[in-house]
Amino acid sequence: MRVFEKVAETLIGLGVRQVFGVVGSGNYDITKALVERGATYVAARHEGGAASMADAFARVGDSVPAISLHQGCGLTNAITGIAEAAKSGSPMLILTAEVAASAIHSNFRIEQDRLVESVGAASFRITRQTAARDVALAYRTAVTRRIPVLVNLPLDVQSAETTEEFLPSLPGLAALSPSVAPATGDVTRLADLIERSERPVVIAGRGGRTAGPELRELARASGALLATSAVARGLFNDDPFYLDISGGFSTPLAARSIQGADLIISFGSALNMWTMRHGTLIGPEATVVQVDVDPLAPGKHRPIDFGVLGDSAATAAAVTEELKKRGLSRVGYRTEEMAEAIKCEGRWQDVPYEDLGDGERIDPRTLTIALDRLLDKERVVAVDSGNFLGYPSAFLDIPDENGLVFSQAFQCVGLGLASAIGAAYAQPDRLPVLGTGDGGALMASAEMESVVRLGIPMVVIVYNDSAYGAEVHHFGESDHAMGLITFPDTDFAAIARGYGFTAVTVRTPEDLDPVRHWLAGPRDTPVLIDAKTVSFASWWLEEVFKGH
Ligand SMILES: Cc1ncc(C[n+]2csc(CCOP(=O)(O)OP(=O)(O)O)c2C)c(N)n1
Ligand SMILES: [Mg+2]
Repeated sequence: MRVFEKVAETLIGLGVRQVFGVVGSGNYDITKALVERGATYVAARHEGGAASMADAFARVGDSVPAISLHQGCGLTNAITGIAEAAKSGSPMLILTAEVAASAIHSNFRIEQDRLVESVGAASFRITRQTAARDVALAYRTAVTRRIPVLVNLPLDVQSAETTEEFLPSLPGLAALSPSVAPATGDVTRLADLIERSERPVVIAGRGGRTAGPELRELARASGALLATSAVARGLFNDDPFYLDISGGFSTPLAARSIQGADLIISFGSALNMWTMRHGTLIGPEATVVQVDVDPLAPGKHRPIDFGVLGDSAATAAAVTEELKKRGLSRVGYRTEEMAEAIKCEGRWQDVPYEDLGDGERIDPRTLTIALDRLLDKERVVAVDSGNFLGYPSAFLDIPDENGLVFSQAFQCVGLGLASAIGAAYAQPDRLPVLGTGDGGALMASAEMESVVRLGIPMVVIVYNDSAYGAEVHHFGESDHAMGLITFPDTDFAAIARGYGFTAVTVRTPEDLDPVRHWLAGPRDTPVLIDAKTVSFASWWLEEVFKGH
């Protein structure tokens, strides 16, 4: 057996099933060997796309994805998506060919390890004698540290013969993320704080996504309202006391209610500037508690009163049990008035606004609310970055905590389209929906070919203001007259038709009729909506500028 075959066999044995990539001479063998052993391979049109596809798959899928890259330039092309994945805590493997150690002057030579390490990923290299073990260790590193991990596959090593016996019988994914029980003293102290509070709020982040039932139960026992960071949006859907997003995308009601809390308990959320609106969501009297499995997380982004080391489910369950033992039963923040307010004004779709559409350009809120009504409820939404970002993120309902791919840790424009493809593979029974700006759509447009070729019935919404809107509103009207950040209109409908999409140009809500027809079936092409939108600084962007 050759080493690349051993690597493929080991990866399949570990549970890797989904591979994205761009094939070149150096990674042809490993990719083929993976496909022959049952992996699904998706050919991206740019390695940056492959990385973002895998990142999205890691967020809302159920196995660790891999990307397969050519040596040197394949990896440099992928590095931005890898950075987003590293900053977001997405476990994935980066299988990259590498020039042989002896090929000192190869044009493909770069320091692959240092490149990925500089963006927060880890790096491994296989040797002929230990390839299976090396790969297994890389996989365990990705899962336990929740980061992308580079597996360097030197060309001479890949093709060598191996007699390595080791086929790791390794713990599965669940066993690699063991429950971390909180210390008893911490449980008591947290229960004391809850008992003394009157208006507690529980905020769950990405690390709280696996603890939905336990956190709902804790909130009921504590009289607490529930909220999530954007990445965990949907976790508490249907709970009458779910405030939806905590952060820049909070509704006015959610923001007021979180500001009114006297106790904020975070489960697996970083409590960063986004989730806490630069701290302005924390009232002057609030006590802040941060529960996390990572001992380095509590207090990293802001001062807190108390950090608890423990995983969300175990900690929530232990505290609930303690509260029940004490016989605590109360309404707290969960009043009938609050339930009524959440019912009437808990969604952005229900918050009144003045429609700024003028017949030539549609108001992005009106557009998104109309689409929210039209599109399947079973959907998985991916978003790019820009001024438009809040509309698809906050004005489209999502079915649960696996319904929104919010890749904003690197605040990078252009990752959305590929993320939507990865999300489509992770959640194949849902309608994939992308919200992107015109800038992001052009940056990513190579993957439009992938959407069509792969037969993904995707809905692409382009919020087209013919500008880098975020920058226009940042610098004000004076500078954009210079044309640095404004552009002539791009006809995205024409571009999309060229790739094989059904496409619609939208200036008014009535223009959405063809989308209705597309939704009625057979959905044998994807559909792109080129929405010529009114451009104004979005409310959440104004928050960002305050922070800068
Ligand atoms: C890769 C990258 N380049 C530049 C930026 C700076 N930037 C932030 S938003 C933005 C404009 C994005 O334009 P568009 O996609 O049309 O969205 P809009 O802001 O117009 O809604 C730019 C250039 C960035 N965040 N990422
Ligand atoms: Mg724009």
